[in-house]
Amino acid sequence: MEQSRIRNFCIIAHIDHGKSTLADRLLEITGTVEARKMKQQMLDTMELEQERGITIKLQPARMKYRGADGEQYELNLIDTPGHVDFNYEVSRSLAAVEGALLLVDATQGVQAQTIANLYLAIEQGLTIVPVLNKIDLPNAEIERRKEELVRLIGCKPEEIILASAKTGVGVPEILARIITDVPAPAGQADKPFRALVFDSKYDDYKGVVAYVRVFDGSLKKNQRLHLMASAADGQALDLGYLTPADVSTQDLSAGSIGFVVSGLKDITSVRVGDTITTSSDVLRPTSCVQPLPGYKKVVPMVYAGIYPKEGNEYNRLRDAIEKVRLNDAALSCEPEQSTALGFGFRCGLLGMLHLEIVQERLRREHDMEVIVTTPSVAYEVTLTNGEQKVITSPLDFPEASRLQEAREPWVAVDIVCPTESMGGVMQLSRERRGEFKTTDYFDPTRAVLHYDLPLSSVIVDFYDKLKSVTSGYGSMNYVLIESRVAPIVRLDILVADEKVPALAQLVHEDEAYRRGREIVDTLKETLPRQQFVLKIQAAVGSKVLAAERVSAYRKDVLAKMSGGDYTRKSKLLKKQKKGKARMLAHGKGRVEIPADTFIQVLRRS
Ligand SMILES: Nc1nc2c(ncn2[C@@H]2O[C@H](COP(=O)(O)OP(=O)(O)O)[C@@H](O)[C@H]2O)c(=O)[nH]1
Ligand SMILES: [Mg+2]
Repeated sequence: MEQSRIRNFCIIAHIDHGKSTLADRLLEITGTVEARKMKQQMLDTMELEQERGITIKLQPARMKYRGADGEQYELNLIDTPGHVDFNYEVSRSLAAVEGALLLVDATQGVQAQTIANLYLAIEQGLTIVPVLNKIDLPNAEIERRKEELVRLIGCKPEEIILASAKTGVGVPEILARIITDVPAPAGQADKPFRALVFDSKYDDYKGVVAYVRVFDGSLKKNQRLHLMASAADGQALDLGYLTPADVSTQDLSAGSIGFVVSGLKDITSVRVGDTITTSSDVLRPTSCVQPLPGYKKVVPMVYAGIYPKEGNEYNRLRDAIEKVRLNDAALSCEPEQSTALGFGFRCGLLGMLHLEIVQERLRREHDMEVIVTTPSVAYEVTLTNGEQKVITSPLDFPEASRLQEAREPWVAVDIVCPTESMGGVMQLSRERRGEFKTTDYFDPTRAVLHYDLPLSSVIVDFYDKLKSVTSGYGSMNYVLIESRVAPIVRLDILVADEKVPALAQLVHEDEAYRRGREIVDTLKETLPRQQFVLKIQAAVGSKVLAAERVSAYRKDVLAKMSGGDYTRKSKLLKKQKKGKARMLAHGKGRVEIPADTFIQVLRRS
């Protein structure tokens, strides 16, 4: 396709504002997917996405469309996730396109991710096409939401397209505006081939498949490839585009978005952000091919240990994690060893939902059952001997006597909420050690509150609490800003007098008591009863902050007795007691903690 008739764009919005549904309509109206093959949220290709109704991965699709000028156009669309944990998918998509459809749900209005994603798109210099979606709903407030958008983007009210991704109203106008407003890609067709890898996946048969945006030149099937950062060499065994089904073509040329089957089996050789060139271009001694800018390195928000449930499955876990990682560029992992859990990985993630999804993908896609340790943010510590360290695992936290100073990460948080729930939001933020900054008003009924908060206060259940204090109307976004000195201690959890390493966590001194209490209570409710009384404790050093006992379940040894012979009864009970004591003495009283329990504790339910 001639470059002047290519348009590349992505759809960005807050979660649930209708991105994937709009993508469905675009695929339908352009005849890309046959009507009988059409299903809902077509581009949520992962089973997990369909089941949960959320988009986790970016997903490209190519459409053909005849414009009002009678010309045939190639439209490359990338659907993106809306949840803050999958923001890296959004920023990578934005670097591959020239325009963004900014979708706002007309019943909900501008939300935290609308603002966050809009700013990402503006930073990339993209053309923004504003769309007010869900206008078919009776509670859509069109005029009011238009004003919000005008204030946010600085566009004219008549530039906002009114649409319904459900009924298809306004969708032809969206296509027309993509053609007129979004600029054609600017790459140079006659230069050496350069393509940005914005995503990749591992296929058992084909090896590594890279999803690319071609900036310059073109690539033909079977040509030799070179990856500039990893210095790996491969061959374009197949190439083409997605509809979202794979369609093979003979070449990929400047401006296009598509896939390249790299011929590489080593999954570390094709990293997101790398530049693909052709070997003949780049390996010439006089070559001056420069790599594309690529991507900023992701900074994980939380770290958690992931261990195989069966100790001898470390190798299988390593393979599984590597494969998930190839398709999840925000996941980082390093091998880790724990005396209690054996060999596993310390993984860096963007949040709790991300952690949950990784765990679920390991289970579904690789049949791998894992134990996940309590997530922790990264603390910087200075030891008394002057040594500096970054601690991501509670088990590595230094003893109090060796610790000079600990610093914890802080984030700037934007919270969008109705003005009537501002009081609740402020109280919640205060309880979580937040520092109030400023407030901006959309109108007299809705505002954005800006806070600085410790990251550890935000990642676990802040969002759930925010939803409850705002009756579901609040939304938030956050970015890392700095580290601040804090009195951090390690909270140990003991079950039957034994520390449970997977439940240890680092907390602010002031929060140790409350957190300890919560965990002990959760454990009391969720741990299965044993044949002996179970002691549960939360402690910092040797100081016990909270303790509970779970009473034993008693096998009813007296069940078969009908009469009331007291001596016989007490004899049986004594025998039972002795049996339990023996069991404990032989260490059989060690309590196995079910995986569900770990999850319950993590969720702070
Ligand atoms: N009534 C109505 N519902 C919509 C419209 N667009 C999306 N939805 C619904 O809103 C929900 C979220 O849509 P989805 O496309 O998954 O949102 P995403 O998270 O932005 O991808 C789904 O239940 C859709 O059926 C619309 O225009 N009108
Ligand atoms: Mg979606």
